[in-house]
Amino acid sequence: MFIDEVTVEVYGGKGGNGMASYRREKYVEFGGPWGGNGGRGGSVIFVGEEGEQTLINLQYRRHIKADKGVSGLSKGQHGANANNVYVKVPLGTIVYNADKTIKIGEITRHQQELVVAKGGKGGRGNMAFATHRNPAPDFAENGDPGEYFKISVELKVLADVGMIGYPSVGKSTLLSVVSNSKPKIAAYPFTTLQPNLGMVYVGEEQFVLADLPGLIEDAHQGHGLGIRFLKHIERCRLFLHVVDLTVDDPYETYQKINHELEMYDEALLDRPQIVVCNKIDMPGAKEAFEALQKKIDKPMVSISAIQKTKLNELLYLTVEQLKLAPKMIEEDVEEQKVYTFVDDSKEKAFEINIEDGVYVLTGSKIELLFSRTDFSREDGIKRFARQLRTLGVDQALRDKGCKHHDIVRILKYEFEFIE
Ligand SMILES: Nc1nc2c(ncn2[C@@H]2O[C@H](COP(=O)(O)OP(=O)(O)OP(=O)(O)O)[C@@H](O)[C@H]2O)c(=O)[nH]1
Ligand SMILES: [Mg+2]
Repeated sequence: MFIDEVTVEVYGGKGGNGMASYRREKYVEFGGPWGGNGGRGGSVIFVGEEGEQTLINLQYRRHIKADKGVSGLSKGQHGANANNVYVKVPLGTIVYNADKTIKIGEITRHQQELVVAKGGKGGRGNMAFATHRNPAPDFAENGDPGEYFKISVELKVLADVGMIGYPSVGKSTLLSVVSNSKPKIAAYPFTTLQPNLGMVYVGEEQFVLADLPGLIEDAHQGHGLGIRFLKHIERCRLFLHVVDLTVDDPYETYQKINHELEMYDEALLDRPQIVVCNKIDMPGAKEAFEALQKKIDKPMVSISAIQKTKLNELLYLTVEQLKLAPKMIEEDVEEQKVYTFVDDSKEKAFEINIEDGVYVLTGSKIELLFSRTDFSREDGIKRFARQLRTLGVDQALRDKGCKHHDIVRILKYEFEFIE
């Protein structure tokens, strides 16, 4: 099955909690703090894999979760970091947010990595908080939550060269004789139901050739298999426009395919094409080719895919034209960008809204500090209170009219405001 669009949920692992513990030695009644840090939560990472051709892996794994980091231990030992979860995806995989308004990243190279959900940082143990003024802090930090996203993943086949043309013109046959790919070939139309990729070696050069399902008239409106696959040719730098010389009017089929490209996306018409006139072994094909040459002003070759005639000429021409063709993907993909979802409500450190008399505090910064806090310990709570004050939360609450004993909510938890 060929899957090129799927929605998945990805969960980075939570960071391990820090430990609050003390050294106890024979002659030291109450030693210093000795709690270690928690380990980092695992991340979910997509990895480009040349051999993958579809997103089928993701289709069956709608929820991808990385493990939690291990909590910090006594004796100053750090908890172990969790393993990352690596998911192999084909080259040409694009990751968007759920409603596809933001592109998060794209995999274009073998072994390229894209972090789709980062694991949370481990919390610090009480050893890390010891200061001169507070040599024995009685609290530790909780690990940060891992990132969670619902993402849309789309595959747009990444081939240098894409074959276009009517059904049964011989596209799959051509792919099978110039590459190691073994697509299905048959004498009936719509034999090819999904893109097939093959690596083609020409002297020192190589390129990826994509065989796509045949197009027919009105493909852009959903006729035949067209529309579902037209997007896969968007990123080919060069088209081999395969024409069957044995049909009644090869020129008309040539024009119709170009018209379909234009209707789908005008820019596709500017993409360089080599017109590959196939089935030259058949009677009358030579004459048809000569007639076509008079009408088409593009690089052309006549071949027989079945008899392997003039394939070398075609391949060398393809390599030559590829060198002239513009690059599709910006060069700067080399440096991996780290994207985070931009959510305006989370830009500020915090925000206060009043709901049914409750002061509701939101904001990524404040929620993070909250989740780091170990509320089972007095010192942990005190520290959180200090952090809020430093952020200006207390004053902001007062400004909003919050008074002694009023209720303040962060996430699911409620507190009393004490002056
Ligand atoms: N005589 C002759 N027949 C050919 C040649 N190339 C392909 N064919 C035949 O044409 C028919 C269709 O070939 P395919 O390669 O499946 O055509 P396609 O363009 O991939 O077709 P779709 O997948 O339906 O779009 C098969 O019966 C092939 O054997 C050729 O050079 N000469
Ligand atoms: Mg085919």
